Amino acid sequence: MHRDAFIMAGRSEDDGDTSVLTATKPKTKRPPLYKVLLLNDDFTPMEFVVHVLERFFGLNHAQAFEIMLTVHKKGVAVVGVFSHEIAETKVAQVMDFARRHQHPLQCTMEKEE
Ligand code: TYC
Repeated sequence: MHRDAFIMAGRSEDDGDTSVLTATKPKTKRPPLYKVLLLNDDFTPMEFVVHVLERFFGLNHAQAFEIMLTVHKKGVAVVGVFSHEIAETKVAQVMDFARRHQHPLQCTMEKEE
């Protein structure tokens, strides 16, 4: 990691040196990651949510069922963490699939930290 940036300004003992040295960190920032969240509602069938989690998030049945239950009980859960573009695609896929099946299931994304 390149977290070492420092600035040195001249003239420590007044020797007349007015030089200024700077070292800047190479800015290779990793792109931010985004949490994809699934929200609870009172109408979407549990089996539909499990299917969504298997289909769009590559979870096996047990993992999908567990996350669905977490959302059902707590109201929301993170179902995955992705780049901005992948997260946007997942959200769009889930929202479109839910709409086509006339379920009010909501999926959103949120920047990590
Ligand atoms: N609460 C829904 C029910 O009782 C199930 C459900 C779980 C809905 C997760 C949405 O993201 C969800 N049928």
